Amino acid sequence: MSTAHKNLSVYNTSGIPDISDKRFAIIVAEWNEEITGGLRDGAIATLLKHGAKEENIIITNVPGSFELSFGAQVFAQKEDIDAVIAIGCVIQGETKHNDYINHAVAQGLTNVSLKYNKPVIFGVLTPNTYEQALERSGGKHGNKGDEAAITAVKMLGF
Ligand code: RBF
Repeated sequence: MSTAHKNLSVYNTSGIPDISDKRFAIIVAEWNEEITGGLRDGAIATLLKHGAKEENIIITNVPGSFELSFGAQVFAQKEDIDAVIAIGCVIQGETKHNDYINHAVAQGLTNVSLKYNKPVIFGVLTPNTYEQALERSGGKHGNKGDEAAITAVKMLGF
């Protein structure tokens, strides 16, 4: 299925491990906060749906997506955190910075994940328009927050 038509909230439910004792950190960028709030809420709902306990989900904000890597590192290094979900939205039409930010965050999160040997999930929307962001944060294309959360869950069973 092409990305343009994928519903981000529809996923394969095989291979989902028991996460009832797992602890998650969700780092949320404040830029485009109407969008990132929807992504965050989707991620929380998906974790709870699959058995995570509310007290085991820690939510923290950072100013923008560029700061997600540092935020992720602060939590990934904690022994009692099992997985980190980084949430942001960089709208391409609005800034030439988008390429720099997206590449930096993708690389930064990858580095943190490999350094601490824990799932660190790229829950960053990179749409061309605000409309597309709305469609993917709880709109007609589902919610990338759901997709990020189920990715974290599945990687814990890896
Ligand atoms: N952060 C985001 O999360 N999404 C954006 O779309 C976004 N656009 C930006 C555009 C410009 C021109 C600048 C300067 C920053 C932008 N940021 C954005 C913020 C960035 O991630 C970071 O917080 C700041 O650059 C830190 O000063």
